[in-house]
Amino acid sequence: MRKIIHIDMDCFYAAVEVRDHPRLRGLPVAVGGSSDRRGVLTTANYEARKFGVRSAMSTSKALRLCPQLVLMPVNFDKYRAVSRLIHEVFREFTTIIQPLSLDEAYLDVSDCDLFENNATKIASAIRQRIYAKTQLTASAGIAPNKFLAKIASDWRKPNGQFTIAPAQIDDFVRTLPVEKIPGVGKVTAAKMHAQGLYTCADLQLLSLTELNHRYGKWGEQLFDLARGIDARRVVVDRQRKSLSVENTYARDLVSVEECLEKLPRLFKEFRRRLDRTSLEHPIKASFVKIKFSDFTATTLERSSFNNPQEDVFASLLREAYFRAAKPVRLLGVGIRLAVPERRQRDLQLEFDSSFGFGSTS
Ligand code: TTP
Ligand code: MG
Repeated sequence: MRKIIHIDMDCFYAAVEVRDHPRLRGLPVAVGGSSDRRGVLTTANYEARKFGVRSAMSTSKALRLCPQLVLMPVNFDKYRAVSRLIHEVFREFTTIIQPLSLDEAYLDVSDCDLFENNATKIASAIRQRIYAKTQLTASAGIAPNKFLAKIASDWRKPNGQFTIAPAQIDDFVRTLPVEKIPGVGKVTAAKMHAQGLYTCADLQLLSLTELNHRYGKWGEQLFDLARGIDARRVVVDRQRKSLSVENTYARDLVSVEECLEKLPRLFKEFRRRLDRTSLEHPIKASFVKIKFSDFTATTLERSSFNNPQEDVFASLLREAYFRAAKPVRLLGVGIRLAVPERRQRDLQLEFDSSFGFGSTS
């Protein structure tokens, strides 16, 4: 049985801005682009969330909901610097760290010797160390796997933590809504609801064969997840190899024209994400991904070394569509990066560091 901690900073960008501008304390604050330039919010603090202000909302809508909202510009360099500090804290406890974003990571503390290997106490110490180093609060989820740890970190947010012990898993997942399962987005959730499936307990009533039939290969994972089982490892130092956005459509797209109509919106979102990500490696190729209504998928890529343009995706999309010409449930566009093979020396260093702090050897 492993011990996994999921750490997630509270309203991260907004919290950093409030910390650095004390006059904002207690006021509703959001971080994003201004409304006269059709900006969107990256996030908002909890005071602003009381008004219904949310991540990815247009700034103009947010100001309608909360006219006294204080809008701060984004400052990625600062958030990256804070991110480095919280990673220093993580490394005091384990070397097995998988970052998900600047403010979120999984830690495998199964072999951490501190606090008699009590993961709840380790999480609490991590949060205290983060606060001492950054004056920012984090929330944590502690569980035997990644799936449950991530859900648990939301349970006592902000500035709280929640532990799901092995003996509590059954009770915990039974009442868990299907939309909490990774891979179940709005569209899949709506379809499940239409079939009377609302919680993991409902999913548990379906046999593996039935889940396979309804959801293809993914059905097997779904069978496990509905029981709180998740064998995914915490993947250390995963280098970004691609960047993409995808969308599942409420109604299947039934022609290549319908697919192409969806492209501008997808491309815009992709550019938005590309603009706020610092790529560590050069671009190698552009690609499109299509998932058909029968859950088969195809991807098609083309070499390119520059920021890809919309027309490149359009021609890839056309070609990929006609490989099957079936109804389409999901479209994705993205780029692949030229990540160099790791050199021997790096591997050696990694091996050495695995005998560092927190190991039992
Ligand atoms: P989240 O951890 O999803 O959100 P959060 O930290 O602001 O709030 P919470 O307390 O609920 O964890 O995202 C981390 C940061 O990523 C967030 O502060 C801003 C950025 N972000 C965006 O830029 N766009 C988005 O759509 C989302 C969801 C987050
Ligand atoms: Mg967060």
